[in-house]
Amino acid sequence: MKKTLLTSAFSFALVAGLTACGGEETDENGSASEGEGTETEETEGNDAADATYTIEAGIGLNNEHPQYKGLLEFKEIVEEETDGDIHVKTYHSSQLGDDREMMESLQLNTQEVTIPSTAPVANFVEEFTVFDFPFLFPNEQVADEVLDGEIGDQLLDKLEDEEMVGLAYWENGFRDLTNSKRPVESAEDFEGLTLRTMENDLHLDAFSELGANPTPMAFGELFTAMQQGTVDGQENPLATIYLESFYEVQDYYSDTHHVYSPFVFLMSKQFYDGLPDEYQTIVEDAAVEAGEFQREQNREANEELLADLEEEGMEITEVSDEDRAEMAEIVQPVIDEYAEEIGTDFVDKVYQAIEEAEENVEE
Ligand code: KDG
Repeated sequence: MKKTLLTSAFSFALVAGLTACGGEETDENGSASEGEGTETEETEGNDAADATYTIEAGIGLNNEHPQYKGLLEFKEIVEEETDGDIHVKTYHSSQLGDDREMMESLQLNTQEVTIPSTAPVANFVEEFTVFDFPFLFPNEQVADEVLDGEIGDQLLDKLEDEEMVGLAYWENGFRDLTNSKRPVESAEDFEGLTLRTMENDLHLDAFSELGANPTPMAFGELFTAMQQGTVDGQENPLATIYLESFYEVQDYYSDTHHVYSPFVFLMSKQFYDGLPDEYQTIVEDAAVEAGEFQREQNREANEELLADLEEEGMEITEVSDEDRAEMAEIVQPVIDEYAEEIGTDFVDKVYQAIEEAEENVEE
């Protein structure tokens, strides 16, 4: 393990130390755990049996990812604020299924929380597609302002029609490309690459427009698909590429930053409506507060991990602004098509909000 990861692992362990009782490794349901995938904390004195409410919260990424650290932060805040009357069980690495399956479980109220990227959420509420428009957000600060503002709230409200409640936006990050064939510097280098994408039509059409052969796939199947050569490459933020050890099965990394991917903190509407008002406020505030913590963790990780990726032997290609502009031009017809579909008035409002946020951020 690298120093950077070591330090974060250490801080992670420290937090764990503070909340675990007796240091015994247990799974979050309180019983002794066997082997990979089910590890970490039980808040002191927070015996599940006493809890009136239990939240089963699942994500696709692993327990090293800032997304999981954010989820543990949410757990700590909620259990503290309710004095253990809400117990939060946390699951990572697609233990409860892929993004679509977990969202369907929320609709059925067989699971209470999941935090997918906006791309799979767009299959439930198509207006979320706008957040996956390539090259939409110039930086994280502008994205925060728009997502945490009127536009972001407007889309969260639409989730209620899908039996889900959107409580906050967290950060997946700017997505970059990796592959096992060749360095990708410009648009023409995409030609013929078989690429895994998230289950989202805009992503599929945009990569087809660039000349690649995209194939939609759940995150949990991605590592094996790269290992077996079913796909040549994929695209995810740096933290995911490093913390999911993609460098073991990929040789080339290009900082395309082609899409800024937000996460959406989702809760089952039936579960949320069943909570007393006071607890509804606690889970809302906890999702926002833990989200701020998660964004910080994510940005810290992204700052540190490029050097680590190079040390693991990946060839790093820095894509020029000119080449990004060429990629943006090539996919613009696809963006226009989806803008028509989800409503140009709304899309114009999003672009306007980005312009205003850019001015605010620059000030
Ligand atoms: O937990 C979130 C993941 O399931 C997924 O959304 C991550 O960016 C992602 C991807 O590429 O599937």
